[in-house]
Amino acid sequence: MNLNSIDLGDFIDLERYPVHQLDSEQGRALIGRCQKMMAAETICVLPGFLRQELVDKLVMEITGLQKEVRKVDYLSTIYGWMNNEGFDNSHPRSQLLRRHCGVITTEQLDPEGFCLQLFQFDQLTEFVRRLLDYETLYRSACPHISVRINTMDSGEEFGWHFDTNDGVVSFIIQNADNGGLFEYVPLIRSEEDENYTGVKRILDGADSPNQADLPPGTFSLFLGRRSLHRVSPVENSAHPRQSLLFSYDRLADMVFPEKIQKRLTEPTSEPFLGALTTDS
Ligand SMILES: O=C(O)CCC(=O)C(=O)O
Ligand SMILES: [Fe+2]
Repeated sequence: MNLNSIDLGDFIDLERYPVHQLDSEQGRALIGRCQKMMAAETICVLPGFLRQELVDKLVMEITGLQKEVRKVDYLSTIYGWMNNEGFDNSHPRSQLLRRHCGVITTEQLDPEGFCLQLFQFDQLTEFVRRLLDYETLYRSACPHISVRINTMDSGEEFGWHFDTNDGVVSFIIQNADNGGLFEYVPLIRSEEDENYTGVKRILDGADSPNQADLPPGTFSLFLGRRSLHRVSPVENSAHPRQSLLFSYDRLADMVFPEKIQKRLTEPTSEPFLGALTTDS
Protein backbone atom coordinates (compact mmCIF):
# COMPACT_ATOMS: atom_id res chain seq x y z
CA MET A 1 0.00 0.00 0.00
CA ASN A 2 1.49 3.34 -0.93
CA LEU A 3 1.21 6.50 1.10
CA ASN A 4 -1.51 7.91 -1.12
CA SER A 5 -3.81 4.93 -0.59
CA ILE A 6 -3.31 5.14 3.18
CA ASP A 7 -4.45 8.77 3.02
CA LEU A 8 -7.33 7.86 0.77
CA GLY A 9 -8.44 5.31 3.33
CA ASP A 10 -8.69 8.07 5.92
CA PHE A 11 -11.27 9.76 3.72
CA ILE A 12 -13.17 6.95 2.01
CA ASP A 13 -14.42 3.64 3.38
CA LEU A 14 -12.24 1.50 1.10
CA GLU A 15 -13.45 -1.80 2.56
CA ARG A 16 -16.92 -1.03 1.33
CA TYR A 17 -15.92 0.97 -1.74
CA PRO A 18 -12.48 -0.15 -3.03
CA VAL A 19 -11.90 2.81 -5.34
CA HIS A 20 -8.13 2.31 -4.93
CA GLN A 21 -8.32 -1.16 -6.52
CA LEU A 22 -10.74 -0.79 -9.39
CA ASP A 23 -9.22 -3.66 -11.36
CA SER A 24 -9.63 -6.15 -8.54
CA GLU A 25 -12.67 -8.43 -8.45
CA GLN A 26 -14.28 -6.26 -5.77
CA GLY A 27 -13.42 -3.11 -7.70
CA ARG A 28 -15.00 -4.42 -10.88
CA ALA A 29 -18.08 -5.53 -8.95
CA LEU A 30 -18.39 -2.04 -7.49
CA ILE A 31 -18.19 -0.40 -10.92
CA GLY A 32 -20.76 -2.88 -12.27
CA ARG A 33 -23.15 -2.15 -9.42
CA CYS A 34 -22.76 1.62 -9.85
CA GLN A 35 -23.23 1.49 -13.61
CA LYS A 36 -26.46 -0.43 -13.14
CA MET A 37 -27.68 2.34 -10.83
CA MET A 38 -26.66 4.96 -13.38
CA ALA A 39 -28.44 3.13 -16.20
CA ALA A 40 -31.64 2.69 -14.21
CA GLU A 41 -31.81 5.98 -12.37
CA THR A 42 -29.07 8.31 -13.72
CA ILE A 43 -27.92 8.67 -10.15
CA CYS A 44 -25.39 6.54 -8.38
CA VAL A 45 -25.85 6.78 -4.64
CA LEU A 46 -23.24 5.29 -2.31
CA PRO A 47 -24.16 5.74 1.36
CA GLY A 48 -21.32 5.64 3.89
CA PHE A 49 -18.76 6.45 1.19
CA LEU A 50 -16.99 9.04 3.32
CA ARG A 51 -15.79 7.91 6.72
CA GLN A 52 -17.83 9.27 9.60
CA GLU A 53 -14.72 10.91 11.12
CA LEU A 54 -14.20 12.77 7.85
CA VAL A 55 -17.86 13.82 7.69
CA ASP A 56 -17.49 15.26 11.19
CA LYS A 57 -14.37 17.17 10.09
CA LEU A 58 -16.10 18.44 6.95
CA VAL A 59 -19.04 19.71 9.01
CA MET A 60 -16.53 21.56 11.19
CA GLU A 61 -14.61 22.97 8.22
CA ILE A 62 -17.76 24.14 6.46
CA THR A 63 -19.44 25.46 9.59
CA GLY A 64 -16.20 27.30 10.40
CA LEU A 65 -16.57 29.14 7.07
CA GLN A 66 -19.99 30.46 8.02
CA LYS A 67 -18.75 34.07 7.83
CA GLU A 68 -17.47 33.51 4.29
CA VAL A 69 -20.79 32.21 2.98
CA ARG A 70 -22.23 34.37 0.20
CA LYS A 71 -25.97 34.38 0.09
CA VAL A 72 -27.45 34.20 -3.37
CA ASP A 73 -31.10 34.88 -4.04
CA TYR A 74 -32.20 35.22 -7.63
CA LEU A 75 -34.52 33.74 -10.20
CA SER A 76 -32.87 31.44 -12.69
CA THR A 77 -33.65 29.77 -15.97
CA ILE A 78 -33.77 25.99 -15.91
CA TYR A 79 -31.54 25.92 -19.01
CA GLY A 80 -28.44 27.86 -17.92
CA TRP A 81 -26.27 27.06 -20.97
CA MET A 82 -28.77 28.14 -23.61
CA ASN A 83 -30.11 31.32 -25.12
CA ASN A 84 -33.62 31.42 -23.71
CA GLU A 85 -34.95 34.45 -25.51
CA GLY A 86 -38.16 34.38 -27.50
CA PHE A 87 -40.28 31.77 -25.70
CA ASP A 88 -43.83 32.45 -24.62
CA ASN A 89 -44.73 32.79 -20.94
CA SER A 90 -45.92 29.25 -20.34
CA HIS A 91 -42.91 27.56 -22.02
CA PRO A 92 -40.31 25.85 -19.75
CA ARG A 93 -37.56 27.88 -21.45
CA SER A 94 -39.07 31.09 -20.12
CA GLN A 95 -39.67 29.89 -16.54
CA LEU A 96 -37.59 31.39 -13.76
CA LEU A 97 -37.12 29.46 -10.52
CA ARG A 98 -35.75 30.73 -7.25
CA ARG A 99 -32.23 29.96 -6.09
CA HIS A 100 -31.87 31.05 -2.53
CA CYS A 101 -28.96 29.54 -0.67
CA GLY A 102 -25.47 30.14 0.67
CA VAL A 103 -22.42 29.44 -1.47
CA ILE A 104 -18.76 28.88 -0.69
CA THR A 105 -16.54 28.72 -3.76
CA THR A 106 -13.16 27.11 -4.40
CA GLU A 107 -10.96 30.13 -3.74
CA GLN A 108 -12.51 30.56 -0.28
CA LEU A 109 -11.45 27.09 0.80
CA ASP A 110 -8.27 26.19 2.67
CA PRO A 111 -5.92 24.44 0.18
CA GLU A 112 -4.87 22.14 3.03
CA GLY A 113 -8.45 21.59 4.19
CA PHE A 114 -10.46 18.42 3.84
CA CYS A 115 -12.76 19.63 1.03
CA LEU A 116 -9.91 20.36 -1.39
CA GLN A 117 -7.83 17.37 -0.30
CA LEU A 118 -10.69 15.03 -1.12
CA PHE A 119 -11.05 16.60 -4.58
CA GLN A 120 -7.33 16.06 -5.32
CA PHE A 121 -7.32 12.27 -5.09
CA ASP A 122 -6.63 10.85 -8.56
CA GLN A 123 -8.29 7.59 -7.49
CA LEU A 124 -11.56 9.41 -6.94
CA THR A 125 -11.35 11.06 -10.38
CA GLU A 126 -10.58 7.69 -11.96
CA PHE A 127 -13.53 6.12 -10.15
CA VAL A 128 -15.85 8.82 -11.51
CA ARG A 129 -14.37 8.40 -15.02
CA ARG A 130 -15.14 4.71 -15.00
CA LEU A 131 -18.67 5.30 -13.74
CA LEU A 132 -19.30 7.75 -16.56
CA ASP A 133 -17.50 5.48 -19.00
CA TYR A 134 -15.65 8.43 -20.51
CA GLU A 135 -12.29 7.99 -22.19
CA THR A 136 -10.88 10.90 -20.26
CA LEU A 137 -12.06 12.80 -17.22
CA TYR A 138 -10.38 15.72 -15.54
CA ARG A 139 -11.10 17.69 -12.45
CA SER A 140 -12.45 21.04 -13.50
CA ALA A 141 -9.75 23.72 -13.34
CA CYS A 142 -12.29 26.41 -12.56
CA PRO A 143 -10.81 28.65 -9.83
CA HIS A 144 -14.27 29.32 -8.43
CA ILE A 145 -16.64 26.45 -9.14
CA SER A 146 -14.54 23.30 -9.44
CA VAL A 147 -15.27 22.73 -5.75
CA ARG A 148 -18.32 24.39 -4.31
CA ILE A 149 -20.38 24.17 -1.18
CA ASN A 150 -24.09 24.83 -1.00
CA THR A 151 -25.51 25.67 2.39
CA MET A 152 -29.23 26.02 2.88
CA ASP A 153 -30.92 27.48 5.94
CA SER A 154 -34.61 27.40 6.79
CA GLY A 155 -36.65 29.12 4.10
CA GLU A 156 -34.02 28.57 1.40
CA GLU A 157 -34.39 26.49 -1.73
CA PHE A 158 -32.62 25.62 -4.98
CA GLY A 159 -35.20 25.52 -7.76
CA TRP A 160 -35.64 23.12 -10.67
CA HIS A 161 -32.86 23.18 -13.26
CA PHE A 162 -30.50 21.22 -15.45
CA ASP A 163 -26.77 21.51 -14.79
CA THR A 164 -24.56 23.08 -17.43
CA ASN A 165 -22.23 20.04 -17.38
CA ASP A 166 -22.51 16.33 -16.71
CA GLY A 167 -20.21 14.78 -14.18
CA VAL A 168 -21.05 16.55 -10.95
CA VAL A 169 -20.26 14.57 -7.84
CA SER A 170 -21.97 15.64 -4.69
CA PHE A 171 -21.50 14.67 -1.10
CA ILE A 172 -24.15 15.38 1.45
CA ILE A 173 -22.33 16.56 4.53
CA GLN A 174 -25.28 17.56 6.68
CA ASN A 175 -29.03 17.24 6.13
CA ALA A 176 -31.67 19.70 7.26
CA ASP A 177 -34.14 18.64 9.96
CA ASN A 178 -37.02 19.13 7.52
CA GLY A 179 -37.11 19.56 3.74
CA GLY A 180 -33.95 20.16 1.72
CA LEU A 181 -34.55 16.96 -0.23
CA PHE A 182 -32.82 16.24 -3.50
CA GLU A 183 -35.59 15.65 -6.03
CA TYR A 184 -34.91 14.56 -9.60
CA VAL A 185 -36.41 13.24 -12.79
CA PRO A 186 -34.00 10.86 -14.55
CA LEU A 187 -33.13 11.46 -18.22
CA ILE A 188 -36.07 13.72 -18.93
CA ARG A 189 -34.19 15.51 -21.75
CA SER A 190 -31.45 14.72 -24.23
CA GLU A 191 -29.56 16.86 -26.75
CA GLU A 192 -31.90 15.42 -29.41
CA ASP A 193 -35.18 15.64 -27.53
CA GLU A 194 -35.91 18.45 -25.10
CA ASN A 195 -39.22 16.91 -23.98
CA TYR A 196 -40.68 20.26 -22.93
CA THR A 197 -44.04 18.57 -22.24
CA GLY A 198 -42.48 16.27 -19.62
CA VAL A 199 -40.55 19.15 -18.04
CA LYS A 200 -43.70 21.26 -17.86
CA ARG A 201 -45.62 18.43 -16.16
CA ILE A 202 -43.05 18.41 -13.34
CA LEU A 203 -43.05 22.21 -13.02
CA ASP A 204 -46.86 22.21 -12.90
CA GLY A 205 -46.94 19.38 -10.33
CA ALA A 206 -48.78 17.05 -12.74
CA ASP A 207 -45.98 14.46 -12.40
CA SER A 208 -43.96 13.72 -9.26
CA PRO A 209 -40.17 13.57 -9.14
CA ASN A 210 -38.05 10.93 -7.41
CA GLN A 211 -36.60 11.76 -4.02
CA ALA A 212 -33.09 10.60 -3.16
CA ASP A 213 -32.28 9.28 0.28
CA LEU A 214 -28.87 10.78 1.03
CA PRO A 215 -27.56 10.32 4.56
CA PRO A 216 -24.43 12.39 5.43
CA GLY A 217 -21.29 10.96 3.85
CA THR A 218 -23.14 9.71 0.75
CA PHE A 219 -21.41 9.95 -2.61
CA SER A 220 -23.70 10.70 -5.49
CA LEU A 221 -22.96 11.03 -9.15
CA PHE A 222 -25.73 12.45 -11.17
CA LEU A 223 -26.32 13.19 -14.85
CA GLY A 224 -27.64 16.65 -14.14
CA ARG A 225 -27.51 17.93 -17.69
CA ARG A 226 -30.16 15.40 -18.69
CA SER A 227 -32.05 15.02 -15.42
CA LEU A 228 -34.19 17.83 -14.05
CA HIS A 229 -33.48 18.36 -10.36
CA ARG A 230 -33.88 20.66 -7.39
CA VAL A 231 -33.36 20.85 -3.64
CA SER A 232 -36.76 21.34 -2.01
CA PRO A 233 -37.19 24.19 0.50
CA VAL A 234 -35.55 23.72 3.89
CA GLU A 235 -38.03 24.22 6.70
CA ASN A 236 -37.60 24.73 10.37
CA SER A 237 -34.09 23.35 10.70
CA ALA A 238 -31.71 23.93 13.60
CA HIS A 239 -28.73 23.74 11.23
CA PRO A 240 -28.16 24.25 7.50
CA ARG A 241 -28.17 21.54 4.86
CA GLN A 242 -24.59 21.33 3.57
CA SER A 243 -23.53 19.74 0.28
CA LEU A 244 -20.07 19.58 -1.27
CA LEU A 245 -20.01 19.57 -5.08
CA PHE A 246 -17.11 18.55 -7.34
CA SER A 247 -17.07 19.31 -11.07
CA TYR A 248 -15.31 17.27 -13.71
CA ASP A 249 -15.09 17.42 -17.47
CA ARG A 250 -13.97 15.24 -20.39
CA LEU A 251 -11.61 18.03 -21.41
CA ALA A 252 -8.66 19.21 -19.37
CA ASP A 253 -8.65 22.75 -17.97
CA MET A 254 -12.42 23.26 -18.06
CA VAL A 255 -13.55 26.50 -16.50
CA PHE A 256 -17.16 27.57 -16.27
CA PRO A 257 -18.38 30.50 -18.40
CA GLU A 258 -17.77 33.83 -16.70
CA LYS A 259 -21.47 34.55 -16.33
CA ILE A 260 -21.94 31.36 -14.36
CA GLN A 261 -18.90 32.02 -12.16
CA LYS A 262 -20.08 35.55 -11.42
CA ARG A 263 -23.46 34.30 -10.28
CA LEU A 264 -21.76 32.64 -7.35
CA THR A 265 -18.97 35.07 -6.63
CA GLU A 266 -20.71 38.39 -7.22
CA PRO A 267 -24.27 37.84 -6.04
CA THR A 268 -26.95 39.95 -7.63
CA SER A 269 -30.71 39.84 -7.49
CA GLU A 270 -30.98 40.17 -11.29
CA PRO A 271 -32.59 37.09 -12.82
CA PHE A 272 -30.24 34.70 -14.62
CA LEU A 273 -31.67 34.14 -18.07
CA GLY A 274 -28.91 31.86 -19.42
CA ALA A 275 -25.21 32.12 -20.29
CA LEU A 276 -25.93 32.76 -23.99
CA THR A 277 -28.85 35.11 -23.54
CA THR A 278 -27.79 38.54 -24.74
CA ASP A 279 -29.24 40.70 -21.96
CA SER A 280 -28.20 38.86 -18.78
O1 LIG B 1 -26.89 21.03 -3.30
C1 LIG B 1 -27.19 20.04 -3.98
O2 LIG B 1 -27.32 18.92 -3.48
C2 LIG B 1 -27.40 20.16 -5.45
C3 LIG B 1 -27.44 21.57 -5.92
C4 LIG B 1 -27.46 21.62 -7.41
O3 LIG B 1 -28.20 20.94 -8.06
C5 LIG B 1 -26.52 22.50 -8.12
O4 LIG B 1 -25.79 23.24 -7.45
O5 LIG B 1 -26.49 22.51 -9.36
FE1 LIG C 1 -27.70 21.06 -10.17
